[in-house]
Amino acid sequence: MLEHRTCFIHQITSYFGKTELPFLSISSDHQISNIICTPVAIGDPPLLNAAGLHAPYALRIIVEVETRSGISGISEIPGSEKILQTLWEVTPSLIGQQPSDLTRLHQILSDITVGGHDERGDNPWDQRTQVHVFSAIEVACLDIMGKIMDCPVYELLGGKVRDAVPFAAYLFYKYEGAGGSLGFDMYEGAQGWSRSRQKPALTPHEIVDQALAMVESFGFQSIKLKGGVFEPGKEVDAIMALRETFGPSMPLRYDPNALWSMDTARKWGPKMEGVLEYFEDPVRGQKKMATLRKELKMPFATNMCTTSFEEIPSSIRLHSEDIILSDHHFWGGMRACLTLHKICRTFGRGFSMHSNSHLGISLAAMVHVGAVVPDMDYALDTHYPWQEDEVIVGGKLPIENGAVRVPHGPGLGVEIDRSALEKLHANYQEAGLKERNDEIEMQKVDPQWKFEATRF
Ligand code: GKR
Ligand code: MG
Repeated sequence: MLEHRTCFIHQITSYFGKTELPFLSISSDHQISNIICTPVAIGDPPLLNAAGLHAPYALRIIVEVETRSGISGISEIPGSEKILQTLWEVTPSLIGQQPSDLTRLHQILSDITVGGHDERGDNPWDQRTQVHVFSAIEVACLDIMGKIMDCPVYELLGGKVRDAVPFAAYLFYKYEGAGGSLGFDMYEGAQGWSRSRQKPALTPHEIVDQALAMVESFGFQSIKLKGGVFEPGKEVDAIMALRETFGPSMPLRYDPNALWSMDTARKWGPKMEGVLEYFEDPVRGQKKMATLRKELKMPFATNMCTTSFEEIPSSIRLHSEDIILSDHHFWGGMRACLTLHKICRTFGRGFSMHSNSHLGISLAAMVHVGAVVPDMDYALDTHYPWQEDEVIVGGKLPIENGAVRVPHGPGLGVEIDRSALEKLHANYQEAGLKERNDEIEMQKVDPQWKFEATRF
């Protein structure tokens, strides 16, 4: 399997718009022979956010790219019928291509998926098809190349500069009950979290309890509160309660998902100056973010107003944020995140990673990106402690001291557990969900509730 390879894997050249992989020649035995996309539904707690309420299941698609030589590369992306259809549509054009020809694969995918309904929209999360499909194929191909060369993906990306990647505790307002089975013990030693995960979190006091359980169980060293749910004063009280409990050495972030008006942000923002590590998407759009950023004395972060390379020029011109939260699913792959990191560095912006409900394959990909970035300014986001289900062999990846150890096996270093995949696919078939729609879920609790782009 290895005799045809030639690789110099310890060098990487990056510049705007392109990140070159080291020279690599792979025999035609490794041409792509098949792509299997399996939609899955993973148990998800009733978490509240600006767009409504999480459904009992979050949708993901598990992608397996197979080669003639029998190697299989894997990836995971957010699920929707539209993305699944697109993956099926592009598959015939990818058969026969080399997994190492990432530029060509990108061109093929761009040609097929050009146009479409690729608007990011107002939701807190990004549903653009093209970037998801790029990500699915790129990550799986990198996994294949790592397996062919018997090296971890981080080596293909330039080599790791850390052995463990830090993540933040991600707090959510939530209703009673947790989705999935109750009372599970996700990790040995994390019983406190398992209990806390079941409880409602609607008051500042309950948010502090959630934070304590998460920090004690996983050792997180930064905390993010997902807001945009309640009247701003109540959410600011929760931030103040967190500050009082954890003190100034615990970095705090707060994210109302752009639901605040400028007036609201001007009223409540100053109270969190000197308290927040960063304020994430207080208002909608680059212009408002830029105006507010000049008025408030604290860093601004985004995964909503600057979400693509096309938006970088105006982001730089306006200075709409200080930190860009990348996401390999939304920026078109792991290499795209590294390109974005380079741009952030060039223009003096910070860099980190955003998250949505996910499994261990996406976590592993995030960790490989986080391992390679020379200066990881901020702990990455992850929803991982909220999900009970897992699709990788060996179960959930441990989070210790707030960090995930970089997998060192070939490729991504994680493999699919076939029986878990079958079970999660059966969940998908039973759940009957075709896309994420937090508004519909919220209306099951409050029939009058409607999403508003600016609520407060
Ligand atoms: O999971 O409800 C959620 C979040 O609101 C998520 O969808 C966002 O994309 O984590 C996200 C964010 O930072 O905006
Ligand atoms: Mg956000």
